[in-house]
Amino acid sequence: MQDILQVLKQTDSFVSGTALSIALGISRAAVWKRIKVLRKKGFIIEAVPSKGYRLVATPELSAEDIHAGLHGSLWENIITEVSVDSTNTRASLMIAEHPHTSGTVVVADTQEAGKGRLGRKWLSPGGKNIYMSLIIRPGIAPRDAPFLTIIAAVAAALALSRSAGPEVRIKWPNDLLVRGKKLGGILTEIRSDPDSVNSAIIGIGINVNMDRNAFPDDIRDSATSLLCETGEYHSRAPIISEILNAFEEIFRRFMETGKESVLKEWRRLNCTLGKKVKVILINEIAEGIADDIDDNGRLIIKSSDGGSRTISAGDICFLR
Ligand code: BT5
Repeated sequence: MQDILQVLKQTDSFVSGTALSIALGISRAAVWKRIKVLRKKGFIIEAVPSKGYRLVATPELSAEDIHAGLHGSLWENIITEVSVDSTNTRASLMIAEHPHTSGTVVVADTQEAGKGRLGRKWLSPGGKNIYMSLIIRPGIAPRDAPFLTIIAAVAAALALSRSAGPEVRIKWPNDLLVRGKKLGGILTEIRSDPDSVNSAIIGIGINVNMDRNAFPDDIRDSATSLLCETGEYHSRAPIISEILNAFEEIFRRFMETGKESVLKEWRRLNCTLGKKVKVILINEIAEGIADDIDDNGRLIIKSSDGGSRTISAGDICFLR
């Protein structure tokens, strides 16, 4: 199958079906068959009747490509896998085996059991999206652990807006939204002792080249992808590198200068503050205006009677 790819990879423009069939010595029907096989493997190949075929994105997620786009020194080890249960679970096993693992990123092309928060599932089809887990040993106080999600959200929002185009906004605590729809999510898992977070796994999932029909009915209206938003396919490796670069920069700043600059960026990029929200807590439902996040990354909600409460974890929905 390499032959057809070699021809398509030589150019950024379209190659006609006739040209391919001549170059490969096979019929046009056989060309189409091979294109379909490649698409199944995750190659994004555009087919336009009067023009032919154009290779838009490849499923290959090579550690070399990701490394090549890195500017800093935090991420020493990039591990790419074709299929895992969950990159967070894989990262957790790595830490169990080598407790000092740090600066490692596990990236997978597909996840068989992608995880959301609270036992929810993360839809993770192959060849299209980004699923990665960042492993660091942050050495921060456990009460500051929510900042890891905040840093990841700011890093992803900045990197995605820079590299892929759409304006990405952060919905507290872990959602990345474009035009109010969920483009990605973050799942941070930590191991800590009373004084310090020893290891953190920061799982990031971003929908990149999924088209609208690929989303199941239950999330089709609430989810989106870069393809849906921009009408274009995007290579994943450069986006991954950008997110890792941004994370490193913001994390270093956080460690060196404290929380204020991260909070400032979060406030600029969030779409939560000022909105009327409902939060489902264990035994009750809280409603009010999302007023701010505090120094520990908790959401402050002001209720209509003037009272306020602080929420450290939960799902919020916007009421208007
Ligand atoms: C999240 O959970 O948003 C965290 C998602 C983290 C995924 C990454 S992928 C790499 C790493 N390895 C993992 O196993 N996980 C992390 P939560 O806020 O609980 O949202 C989950 C809900 O989002 C689901 O119940 C669905 O309603 C919706 N959902 C599931 N898959 C989605 C997708 N691909 N795009 C948009 N929404 C999705």
